[in-house]
Amino acid sequence: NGSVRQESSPLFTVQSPNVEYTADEIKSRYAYQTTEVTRTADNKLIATPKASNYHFKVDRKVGKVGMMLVGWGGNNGSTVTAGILANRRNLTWDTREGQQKANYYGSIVMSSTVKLGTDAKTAEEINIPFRDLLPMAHPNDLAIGGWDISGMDLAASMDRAQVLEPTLKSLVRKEMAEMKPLPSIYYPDFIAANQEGRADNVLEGTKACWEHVEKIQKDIRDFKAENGLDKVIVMWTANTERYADVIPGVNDTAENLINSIKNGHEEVSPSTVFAVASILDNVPFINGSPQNTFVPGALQLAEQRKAFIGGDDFKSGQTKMKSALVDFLINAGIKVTSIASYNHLGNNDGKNLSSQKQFRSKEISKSNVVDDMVAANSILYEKDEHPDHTVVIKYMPAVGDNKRALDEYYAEIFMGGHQTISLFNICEDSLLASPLIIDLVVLAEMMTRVSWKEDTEGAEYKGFHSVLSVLSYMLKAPLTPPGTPVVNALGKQRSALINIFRACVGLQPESEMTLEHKLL
Ligand code: NAI
Ligand code: DG6
Repeated sequence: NGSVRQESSPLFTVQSPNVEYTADEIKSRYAYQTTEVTRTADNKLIATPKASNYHFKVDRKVGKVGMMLVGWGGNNGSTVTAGILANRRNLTWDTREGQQKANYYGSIVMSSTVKLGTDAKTAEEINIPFRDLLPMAHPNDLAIGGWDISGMDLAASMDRAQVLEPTLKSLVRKEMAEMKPLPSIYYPDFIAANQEGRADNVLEGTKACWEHVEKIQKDIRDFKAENGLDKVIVMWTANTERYADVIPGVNDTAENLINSIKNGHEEVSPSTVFAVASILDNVPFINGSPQNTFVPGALQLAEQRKAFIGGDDFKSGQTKMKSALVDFLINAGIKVTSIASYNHLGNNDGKNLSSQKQFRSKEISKSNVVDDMVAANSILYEKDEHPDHTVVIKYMPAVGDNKRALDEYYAEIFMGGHQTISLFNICEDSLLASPLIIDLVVLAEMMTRVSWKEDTEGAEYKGFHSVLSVLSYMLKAPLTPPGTPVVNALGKQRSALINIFRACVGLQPESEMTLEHKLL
């Protein structure tokens, strides 16, 4: 289960007095250029260029990494596992369209490129794989494990999911059949009642208790030891839960949350118990579902322990398109006035979401995804004005994992005219989500090896803030450090990620000015 990749020499090195490579580390001194804006008494704006110097340090040793999925036997869990096995073994298989080769399409880390710079001789763009920006874990090397309330082995789970081609399944079946999810915690009130039938692999107890926290910690430690791992990332890809009520004295502070778990309070969800167990063991925990796993107490605990957390809800299809398209329309000066988003799907996720409280969690995460783009354009929108936005999800068993997403964008254009854009997106939901799981694991692990310090005498290196907002590109409702803005626009999210990684090797953001082609 997984292996250690030999460190190879990097694809590029940076030649600069501000960058130093040692066998173990990359160190950079970086000038972060921003524009500070102030207002005069008569409400005029003054923009002042500002530079803050930071030092970044990247640990070059990736080590051996494991991923533990909560909900391992679900559609996402079984699909991402089979996908990694197929890539690890470089498999090819027959389909009705011909031979198919394993790939990592849909993964920003594995299948996208970034512009490094311009060729010194030809002035052409030099693009490199994203994964070569910094020394990152390779998904083929990940050890995989996890929990599920359903005891099916991963081969049977992959059959139940009905996502992958039979020919591919036959090639990974033997290995998948040996993978069995660990028993999990099941508090029936948090997921739809229609899930009860699959809950045959559960720990004793139907509400939070400290034994559950300790059992999850033990599972993580055992997995780490059995596979000789340096690091584990835990990810929730289990059913969408209902929201937990945030109650003063119960889950509003770290201390209250811990006491509530110890006292068996009914308002603590399974996902929060997993998060608490991971945080206490300093294991990064990512929430791929929409519910409020990170109640204020969980967030505070992560900050206190300096443990990494990320969430919420994988941004796979409809929302990814929305966070690109609406950004484009509004930036083009077009006033989006309504967005109607319909979904129907027939997988177990759809079945769970057919229950009102679980649907509500998803409705919230799918609905707030254009707020920052709208708020940024005061020409098109008055203060607090929003486009109408509705989200509908219906369970239609026949279409299985092949989710249908229909979107109508209605916009106001020049001189009172109207533009209607209709999108109809059909594809296997789990084939979109699986590469996101991989990216989240690889990038979260990467962030455990990046530290920074201020450019002052005696400053010490420290990690980024516990809340990894740098993962926003993969998430529908990005969690950000308390009091900091949420960015939903897809382009900005990608730029932030790439430019932070560039800063780690002392490179400025790629401005796209290409003056070398314009000042001739
Ligand atoms: P699924 O229903 O096939 O899998 C979920 C798995 O979680 C099931 O096997 C279930 O038995 C298990 N489970 C439920 N409660 C558990 C617990 N307390 N502990 C351990 N296991 C538990 O769903 P799927 O399609 O894999 O999606 C997983 C999650 O990801 C859902 O919340 C979904 O909304 C979310 N998501 C999925 C996206 C996609 O494109 N597939 C995109 C965005 C979010
Ligand atoms: C119905 O929308 C089911 C959901 O689980 C979504 O498929 C999932 O959250 C992906 O949503 P999106 O908007 O990123 O395609």
